[in-house]
Amino acid sequence: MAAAAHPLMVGHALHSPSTRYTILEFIGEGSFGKVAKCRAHNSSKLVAVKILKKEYFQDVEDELSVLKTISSLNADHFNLVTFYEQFEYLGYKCLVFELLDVDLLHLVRSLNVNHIRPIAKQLMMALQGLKAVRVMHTDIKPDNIMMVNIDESPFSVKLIDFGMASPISAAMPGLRHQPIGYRYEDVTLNDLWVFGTNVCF
Ligand code: PIT
Repeated sequence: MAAAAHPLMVGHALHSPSTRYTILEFIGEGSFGKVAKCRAHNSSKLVAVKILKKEYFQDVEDELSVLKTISSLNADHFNLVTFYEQFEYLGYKCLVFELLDVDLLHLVRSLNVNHIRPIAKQLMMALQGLKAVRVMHTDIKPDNIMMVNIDESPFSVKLIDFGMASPISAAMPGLRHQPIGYRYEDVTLNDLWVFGTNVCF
């Protein structure tokens, strides 16, 4: 089988036109594929590479168009994950991002009420940035909010995963706009879909 000829394994390298990324460990997995912690050969920088399966290639084009749109923003200022590059390698689509630390879902038990304000403020910045470029994330949840570096800057967070994001112009009543566990009751009940509250806050 062709797929078996190039397994994604720790120690293997993913080749982009500009460099190669050695897989150090797998740090995430989803229906789309995997996220690997990698070392970039040209800079020795650690990065996170999202490796997508072929079936998701159409979705990835939508995600890439959003990533391109938001790349006009200063990612650090707006608390958005920095996107470095994308490439195709042996039939996999690879998206390279800055390496972040741990997601809020894993930290939720150790956070206390004093942490809410600084985290909320940074998420407001993220929403302000997205609003400026007319993009809605539509999948904001603790899993998609990551600490930048818990030891160096304890409450610095960034928003990740634009896999569900789309231009605000594509928003339509009836589309799925929020992760189910965090969905407003009025959205669930198919009540009035209020632009500017449910979608953009
Ligand atoms: C991790 C660790 C990490 C970064 C990421 C995930 C980034 C994920 C991501 C996924 C996307 C996207 C932006 C960022 O559009 O350091 O587990 O689909």
